[in-house]
Amino acid sequence: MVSRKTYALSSGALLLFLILGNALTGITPIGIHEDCKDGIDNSFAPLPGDGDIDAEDDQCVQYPFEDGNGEFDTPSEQRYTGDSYASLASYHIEYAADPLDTVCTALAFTTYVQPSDIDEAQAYADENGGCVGGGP
Ligand SMILES: [Ca+2]
Ligand SMILES: [Ca+2]
Ligand SMILES: [Ca+2]
Repeated sequence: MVSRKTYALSSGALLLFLILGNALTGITPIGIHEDCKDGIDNSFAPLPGDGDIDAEDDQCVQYPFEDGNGEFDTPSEQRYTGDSYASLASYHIEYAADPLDTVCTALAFTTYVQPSDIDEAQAYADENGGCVGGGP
């Protein structure tokens, strides 16, 4: 009887551990690539710097995540291969020199793939005067 109870307890603990482990990996999104927030132009050799830093660099605006190539192009087939990602809209709002312009451009060119990003970007645009010439 004692051993059976111990077994039930340990399998219960194991199950809890697995659930917790899943929950933890589910809530740790892939973050922002160091090159897209380090304050310097990383687009050097073999190219000279392109003069664009972090969120001013098109490649970071498009795909600034840790599993991408920073200020270098991340091919579309390499994008969004993980489970969850940090908010692209938040990245634009926090790092772009002109967040409204960046957010509006991203909305216009359907850069956002996560519905939560579209909502966040739209809310930011609405709160800051809206997108010029945007919408039907
Ligand atoms: Ca950089
Ligand atoms: Ca650059
Ligand atoms: Ca670049």
